[in-house]
Amino acid sequence: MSNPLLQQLNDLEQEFETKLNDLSSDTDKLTQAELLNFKSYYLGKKGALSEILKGLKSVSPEQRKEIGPRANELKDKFLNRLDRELKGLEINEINQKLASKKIDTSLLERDLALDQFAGAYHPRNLIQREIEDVFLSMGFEILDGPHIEDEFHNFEALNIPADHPARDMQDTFWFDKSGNDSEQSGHLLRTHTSTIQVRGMLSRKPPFRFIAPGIVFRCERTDASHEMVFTQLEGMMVGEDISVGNLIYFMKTILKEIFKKDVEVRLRPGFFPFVEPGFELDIKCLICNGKGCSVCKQTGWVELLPCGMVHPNVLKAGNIDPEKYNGFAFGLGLDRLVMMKYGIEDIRHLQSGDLRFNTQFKAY
Ligand code: FA5
Repeated sequence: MSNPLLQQLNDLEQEFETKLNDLSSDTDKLTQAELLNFKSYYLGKKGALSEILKGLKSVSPEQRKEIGPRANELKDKFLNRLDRELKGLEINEINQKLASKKIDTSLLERDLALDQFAGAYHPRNLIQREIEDVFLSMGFEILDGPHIEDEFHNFEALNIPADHPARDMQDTFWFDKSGNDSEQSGHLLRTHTSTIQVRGMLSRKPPFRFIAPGIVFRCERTDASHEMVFTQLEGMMVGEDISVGNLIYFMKTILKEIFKKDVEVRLRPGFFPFVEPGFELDIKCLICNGKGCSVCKQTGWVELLPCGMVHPNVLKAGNIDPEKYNGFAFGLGLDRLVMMKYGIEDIRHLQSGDLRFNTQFKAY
């Protein structure tokens, strides 16, 4: 005996397929609302599938057993098909939205003026970061210290007593000593980052190694290689059996990492009350290639990296036993290093705040 409901279900499947294909053939016009209407027409409570199933009452139990699974199969099939169509529609809508919001990146290239407003690191910061990375990789800490110092940290603890002529070489800006505020007497703007040697020694136990970059202040006449506010990078390593060989190794490492090529240097004796022996490490002037210019004061060499073995009196001031420990220290002139690296012929450009100067340097 033929099963009329089964025939109706087969016809419904055919009809569903044909109509859905017609609808989805034009995805640009098809909307979600149309698809949802379509769904409720076939699968809703009063939809075509439910209507056919109302006829179950009038068929034999054997026929009913055939129709149940077939109806469920159709329902799943319709749902899957509609689901796929809806997803396709969503993606299509997203793509359309994206297309309408497309950014034309070529605009930035054409409008060069915008480039001026893009941030850029100051060349000094670029070099400072590089040096910090090199020293961090060699186990050094990075320390900081106050710009306003007292005489103890700036001079006395560094073996420069009040009447020492070395104080004249670092004339600076003093806070009013004559005022009633006794707290302020003997305070000054630090003349070098060597103050952090003292702070570093007093706050840690040997062995230790650190660097300390920062600005310093001196009452100077400015010229192509001298500023009143400039930057130094101090370094100190204290332990047992530290030698001049260790010192030279670290100095060479900085220069190799920064210049990425061989640069000519010379080491000569230098006097600083806080080191013994003391050295001046000069670099062959890269502005004039040693021929002589205003940066190197016609000598062909630029004073860059004074250094030496820490004086026993300095270790004592830092509560370190000089019989047991020794060490080295250096005070790199960061601005001059930047000048040599980038071929800047006047230190005053660095503080000029001129965007045409500052934006020329990019991280590498
Ligand atoms: C010092 O300041 C010592 N504290 C350095 C030191 C540290 C020596 C540890 C030994 C051990 P000096 O005054 O030479 O030294 O300055 C150090 C470097 O700072 C110089 O080599 C130079 O590169 C830079 N420098 C000095 N004066 C100026 C200035 N007015 N403008 C720009 N750079 C300067």
